[in-house]
Amino acid sequence: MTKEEIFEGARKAIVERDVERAEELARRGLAEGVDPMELMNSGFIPGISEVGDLFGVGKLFLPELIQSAQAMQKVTEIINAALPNDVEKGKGTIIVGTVEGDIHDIGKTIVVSLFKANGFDVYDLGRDVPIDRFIEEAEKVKADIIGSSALLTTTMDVQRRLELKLKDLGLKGKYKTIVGGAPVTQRWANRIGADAFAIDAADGVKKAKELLGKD
Ligand code: B1M
Repeated sequence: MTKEEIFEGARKAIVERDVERAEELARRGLAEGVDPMELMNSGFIPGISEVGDLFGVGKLFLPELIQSAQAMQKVTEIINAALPNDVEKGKGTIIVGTVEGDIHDIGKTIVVSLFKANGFDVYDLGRDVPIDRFIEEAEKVKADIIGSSALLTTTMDVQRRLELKLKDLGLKGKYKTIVGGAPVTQRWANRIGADAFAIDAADGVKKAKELLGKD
């Protein structure tokens, strides 16, 4: 199979909610030497984005969306496991979570894995994480960066409130913040006073290194 055939098969498997085929293509792509992040970005993510668009226009319903998401979660596990895990640590400490009210965590999990693969010490707080928990954990583990993910236009506001809370507590300078998630933009980051916006996992790593002067 060519790389393009693998990408096209991956996209199709997610759209068709074919968990077995998706897993098979993830393993096959990796076995054939395709870069894990390229496999994700060019194969599986276009599939789940298409599903999201179909759901958005009412051509597909929640049970189908859930099945595609399950296939996506399986391939995310396979692809994340293929990222290097024997890298030298010490690039910095980051806590990452999906904000309160939001259970989307596929993208956040990819971001966590890529941070780890690039030498960061990462604390994954999971999803539906209240603002206070981000701050408590950051204090506890002496984090350098607080990273938040929001996938709903309604939950993006939690990122704004996190910035406000950090300011109120006099902690704004102590931690750098990175915001991400499909509806999040650089404009939003500027508006709420976040230190950086990342469009995807690789950009997240780049921005974290820049914030900590490690590039
Ligand atoms: Co939901 N959902 N969903 N969903 N879902 C969206 C977000 C939606 C756009 C679909 C649509 O209508 N077109 C829509 C939101 C609309 C809006 O806000 N205006 C939506 C909705 C409405 C909902 C529900 C309300 C549906 C319902 O119940 N009626 C519900 C919400 C539940 C809740 O959270 N309270 C819901 C539920 C679900 C599922 C559970 C079925 C499932 C999630 C499963 C899971 O995550 N465990 C799901 C899915 C899969 C999606 C879509 C289709 C795909 C999301 C995804 O995984 N993308 C999504 C449509 C879309 O986004 N186009 C949709 C792949 C992932 C790799 O990308 O998460 O963007 P992403 O992460 C990227 C970047 O954004 C970035 O890097 C990642 C890797 O490249 N990034 C960061 C993300 N976080 C970052 C943090 C960083 C740096 C970069 O630093 C800290």
